[in-house]
Amino acid sequence: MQKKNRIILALDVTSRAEAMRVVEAVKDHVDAIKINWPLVLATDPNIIRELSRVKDVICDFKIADIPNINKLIVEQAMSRGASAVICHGFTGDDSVKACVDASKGQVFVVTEMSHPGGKQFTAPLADKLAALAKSAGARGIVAPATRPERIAALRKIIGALEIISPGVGAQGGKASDAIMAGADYIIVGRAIYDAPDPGNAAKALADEVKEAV
Ligand code: O7M
Repeated sequence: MQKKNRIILALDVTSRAEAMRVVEAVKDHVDAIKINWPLVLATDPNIIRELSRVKDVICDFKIADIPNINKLIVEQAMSRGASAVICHGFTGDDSVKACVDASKGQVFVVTEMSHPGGKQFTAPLADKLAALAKSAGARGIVAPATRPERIAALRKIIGALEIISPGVGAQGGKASDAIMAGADYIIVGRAIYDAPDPGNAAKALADEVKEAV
């Protein structure tokens, strides 16, 4: 994905028509599309291929299983046109490595999650999860825009790996704060697709990000 607008659209809508409406409106203002189970279950797995014709697609299946199942999930996503996948790290280094191998390194590992409950179990483990992402050969990590100071701290652990950061808008985080703290990309869902004009909302965020770089 080309680092231009530094925005990844979280396309958490539940119909193909709605997905295409939003993508058409925002495609010039985002660098990639992240899809999660709601859209895939509401449509079918070929939505990955369809969207990949417009933008790079990151499959956020938060993969968290034994190595063999992780490998099978990643192979299915990549063979349908995904550019990258997202996995959990608490399953251990062999499970993360299986995702890294099956995607040829195109994996982002979740560290501290952005929602309030993310403080409960993921925050205490986040530094270790970030170190695991690095040692396993992942492309990057997912770190919370709701706690920019944690983005900065995790950056020190992972060095040049990429940070993609959710929690902007609906969860209270601010795009410019996340970028200034060291995120490479922000991940934004509801603040774009629920906006009266998704194109304008995405453009306003892209402008905010440009100011912060
Ligand atoms: O902008 P929102 O709040 O509507 O959506 C946020 C998106 O980011 C949604 O797709 C979540 O699955 C995702 N996300 C989080 O909100 N918090 C996290 O800690 C991690 C993710 C994520 O993208 O993980 C890969």
